[in-house]
Amino acid sequence: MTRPSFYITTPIYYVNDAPHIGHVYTTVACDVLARFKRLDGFDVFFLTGTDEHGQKVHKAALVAGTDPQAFTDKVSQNFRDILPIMNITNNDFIRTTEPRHKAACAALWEKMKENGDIYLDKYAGWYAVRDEAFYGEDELTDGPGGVKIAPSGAECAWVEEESYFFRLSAWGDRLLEFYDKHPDFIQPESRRNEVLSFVKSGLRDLSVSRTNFPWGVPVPGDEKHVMYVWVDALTNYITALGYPDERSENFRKFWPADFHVVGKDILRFHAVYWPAFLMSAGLKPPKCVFAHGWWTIEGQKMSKSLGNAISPHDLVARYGVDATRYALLREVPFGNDGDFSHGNVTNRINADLANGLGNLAQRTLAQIAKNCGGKVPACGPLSEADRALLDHARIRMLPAVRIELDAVRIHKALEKIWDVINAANAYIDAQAPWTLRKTDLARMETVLYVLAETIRCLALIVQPVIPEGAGKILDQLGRAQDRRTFAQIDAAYALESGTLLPAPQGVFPRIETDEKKAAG
Ligand code: ME8
Repeated sequence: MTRPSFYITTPIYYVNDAPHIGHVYTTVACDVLARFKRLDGFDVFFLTGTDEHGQKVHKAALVAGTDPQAFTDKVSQNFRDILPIMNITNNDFIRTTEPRHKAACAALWEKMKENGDIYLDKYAGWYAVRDEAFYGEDELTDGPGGVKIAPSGAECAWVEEESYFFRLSAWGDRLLEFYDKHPDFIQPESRRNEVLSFVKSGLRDLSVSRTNFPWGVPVPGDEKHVMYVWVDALTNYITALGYPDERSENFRKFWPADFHVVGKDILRFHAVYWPAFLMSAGLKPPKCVFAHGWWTIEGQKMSKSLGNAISPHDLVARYGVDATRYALLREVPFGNDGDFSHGNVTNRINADLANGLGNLAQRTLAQIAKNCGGKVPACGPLSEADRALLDHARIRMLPAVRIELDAVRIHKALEKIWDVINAANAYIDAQAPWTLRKTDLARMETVLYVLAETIRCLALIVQPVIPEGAGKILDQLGRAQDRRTFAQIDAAYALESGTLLPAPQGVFPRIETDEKKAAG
């Protein structure tokens, strides 16, 4: 039987800067979805990479006094190096300076041209290098010294040059029709309205080539032009599947993408320009563009000049990879803006990982080691409370989590899992197996069995978010590597009484709070 396919992408990151918490946020979120789908039986393609052309990267290379190719080689490697540190399971890493990508861009360009959507003219207007975006006069405000400022806060400069244009103005009605037919194309819902009103207000043709710097993919047949970096960048999503070979196995299997996950800053490029380019080239638009919110740091915008960008290396050194992944996704509803604070992260890790899941596993496994000879306990007749907990973990949890993740409500999916953890911690307190040890050994074994089974289901389902810790718990429950998919949450794969288990050990350490450190 062929497995259903699932294609998810992160934005490709500009190589003008070191990777920071904002970049890994998107990548970790996509990794959670990719891992979840794999464990749920899907054939997954998960793509990330680096965006290496354009004026912004060219400028950064000039400032560094390096040739642009050597510069992008170095910085792209920093983005690649962060992936194993964050435990990311991408299937491919694309660089826009690769030959396969240049070939895909040229082919897409030719198709749009054949369709009559590309013409040569002159561009005169505002451009923000920081955003690599053109802005209309009406979108700008006056900054200090008369500088024009884009809605993003980026400074704009006046540009006049010969340029190829994409006939975007002709695509407005077809885009609106497409949004209408695909109500889930833009998520979350609130962002959809923003895009709709932009398109309804009338689209201007888009300048899609530049001539005043050389660092880009040459325009086929007119090599003094390089393609506008966003045409180049967006194409990465099909390059990686083998485009222009539309009959390649991966292209047929994975296009259109299930999710392009992006920050809200680049929604317009993905939800307006990209589907127009694709439709013009006779290709299907992606199924969904999901725009998440923006992180600030302890109340401030993250910026190079403030020097407050948080390095993922530092976070992992301080909290560990699982706790970092968990805290990023649990603190803020996915889609909303959030403020990063070490205090909140520490509290979250201690409450949910150390006291919640960690403590549940630790006290259950320690009692099994001490009072059941280190073997999976026997399971006697089940009480109503036993059944309620087991049904919650084995039957109700996965469908509930699936619904939330299919809608990319990652925080809600975590809530559904933690509902079971909280129920299990309440159950252990109510059943008090440590007291049963003195009064009713058979009942104590049943209670510990129910808990071990619940922990098995929990460890299976948290693997996408906290893969290391989940793996350690599954090791301590003696689960073989080939018994860790979601289909095996089912009771048919329950723990077998009498199986000898390895010695238990703590999985999620408590993080000392700053106040405690100071007091100590
Ligand atoms: O825009 N909070 O690249 P980029 C949350 N190359 N997410 C953040 C963030 C923050 N403070 N800062 C960055 C580009 N991000 C283009 C993309 S795609 C075809 C081309 C994340 O390096 C977020 O996902 O500026 C945002 O969209 C992305 O990094 C921008 O990365």
